[in-house]
Amino acid sequence: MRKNYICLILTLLMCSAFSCGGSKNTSSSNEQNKKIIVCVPTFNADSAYVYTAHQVEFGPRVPNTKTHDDCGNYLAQQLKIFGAKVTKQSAGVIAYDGTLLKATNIIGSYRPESKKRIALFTHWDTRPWADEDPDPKNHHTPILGANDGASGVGVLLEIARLMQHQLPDLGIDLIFLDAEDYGDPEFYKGERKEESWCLGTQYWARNPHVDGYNARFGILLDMVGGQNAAFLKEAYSEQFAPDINKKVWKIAKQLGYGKYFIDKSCGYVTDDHLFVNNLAHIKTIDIINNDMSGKTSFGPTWHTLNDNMEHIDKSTLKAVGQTVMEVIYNEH
Ligand code: AHN
Ligand code: ZN
Repeated sequence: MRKNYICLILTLLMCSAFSCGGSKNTSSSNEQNKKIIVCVPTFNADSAYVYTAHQVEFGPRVPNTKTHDDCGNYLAQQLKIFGAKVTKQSAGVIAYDGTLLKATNIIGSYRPESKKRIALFTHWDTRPWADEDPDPKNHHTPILGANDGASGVGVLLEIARLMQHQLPDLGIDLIFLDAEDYGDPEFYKGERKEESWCLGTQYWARNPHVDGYNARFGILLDMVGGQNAAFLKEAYSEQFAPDINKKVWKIAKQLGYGKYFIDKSCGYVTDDHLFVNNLAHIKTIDIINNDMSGKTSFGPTWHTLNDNMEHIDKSTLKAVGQTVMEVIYNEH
């Protein structure tokens, strides 16, 4: 009796330590419809920002370069420090122009023994060419990819840091995909193929890091740190996983992030989630910036030399990070 009482006090203290403020969501779980009060740790955007900046400090992370491999080692080491079981999956993949890319998918797993899992994806490589830069003389220069490459990893590393202290009920896999952004460049005159994108994902989806791997659902983060970001319900996500889109956008709104997660749909985006859905058959959504203020729908810095830390906004990282935390801690 006394022991139970102490346990209850400890639990309450833990909740306040992790400042459940705004997160005391109850979710109906099993058949008896019991209410479960979940303590969701507070996502620290300063911390996610530092992990983003650290990747950018390596320079561009283009497959087959030293700065890429150095950054990959840093990411694997960070996941280990945060208590994940780490798998480095080497994947030889062929680029649109026949180049053999030595790609590496890096996976950090929590509760690796659990059959009930959620997969969180992002790509960690950066584009070899600023082929959307306003200045054509930059079209062959590699980008820093602060938003397009580092931001998703920054958010997931912060989630890893928090999970080491308090695990969600389900097993979680943080899957850092390589060679997403080597898709046929604007200056390429040959035949354009959508399979020239997301090469690391296509490898992983055909050869998952664990035999027979499955997950309840997946969430892909792509360009989740930009200024004035807007996340719309992307068309493949709506097609394959409308229930997950609904759940994520509802939670974001409840948390007060309705300004970022807009309840509207947008067009189809060829991104890692397409191959996860089609090849691995795990229903997966894409949280991807859909900002029409530039000449493309991905915002003004997309595939330009301006994709640097000056255009990263901590409030965007916070909106995405806290929303994903709330989603994964509310699965039982
Ligand atoms: C295409 O442009 C075909 N897909 C966008 C996927 C992407 C590129 N995400 C980040 N960089
Ligand atoms: Zn890109």
